[in-house]
Amino acid sequence: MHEESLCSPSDVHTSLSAQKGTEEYSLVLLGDSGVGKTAIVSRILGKDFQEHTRPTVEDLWQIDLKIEEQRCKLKLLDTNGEEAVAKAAIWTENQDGILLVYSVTSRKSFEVIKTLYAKITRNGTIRPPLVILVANKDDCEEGRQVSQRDLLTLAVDLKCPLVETSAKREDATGGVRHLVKHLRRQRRNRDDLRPASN
Ligand SMILES: Nc1nc2c(ncn2[C@@H]2O[C@H](COP(=O)(O)OP(=O)(O)OP(=O)(O)O)[C@@H](O)[C@H]2O)c(=O)[nH]1
Ligand SMILES: [Mg+2]
Repeated sequence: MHEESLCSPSDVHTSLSAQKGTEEYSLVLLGDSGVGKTAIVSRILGKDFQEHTRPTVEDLWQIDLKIEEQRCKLKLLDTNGEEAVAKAAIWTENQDGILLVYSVTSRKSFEVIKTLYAKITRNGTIRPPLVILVANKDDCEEGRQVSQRDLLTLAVDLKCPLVETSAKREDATGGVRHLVKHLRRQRRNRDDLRPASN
């Protein structure tokens, strides 16, 4: 079951800080236009797949999800593909995780995620966000322009996890679930390293 809402960034900030003790993660979806970022977000929000969509400007969503039997609050930033490269630094600021989305039917979109990866890792932040590569439109075998081998090679090069998905065929929560599991483990390890207070 999902709870969702569309909020302005300031609304989200207020509502999250009011709920102490809840696990919260901020994730952003970046990728070329038309790769299916909004379709993936819509599926995560529990909506049906739409064949026709409009380009996104910038949407911030908030949702409660159960991952590994534990509830968490996600902030999902859905972005615009045309501006992805120009605004990558802004959109990835203060995020816990980044989904770099491309479409298996577009070679160009695969090249765009390489450019995006280079941009977002360039500034060497102290706590870099986790990145996952998301190959969407996995249902389109006919128009495929990017092979699984290309994806695997890139994932090894960048040392990033990957997920293949289809927002048309399935719920497409794989990328988000994977990121949250890793982030959760990171946070637990960090907590374990903290000195015990008496
Ligand atoms: N076959 C197929 N079509 C998809 C899939 N995901 C999205 N689409 C279609 O691809 C088109 C673009 O999807 P969007 O979700 O709007 O793409 P976007 O990445 O959000 O694009 P921008 O907002 O412009 O950056 C729409 O016609 C969707 O129906 C998928 O997994 N399979
Ligand atoms: Mg969109």
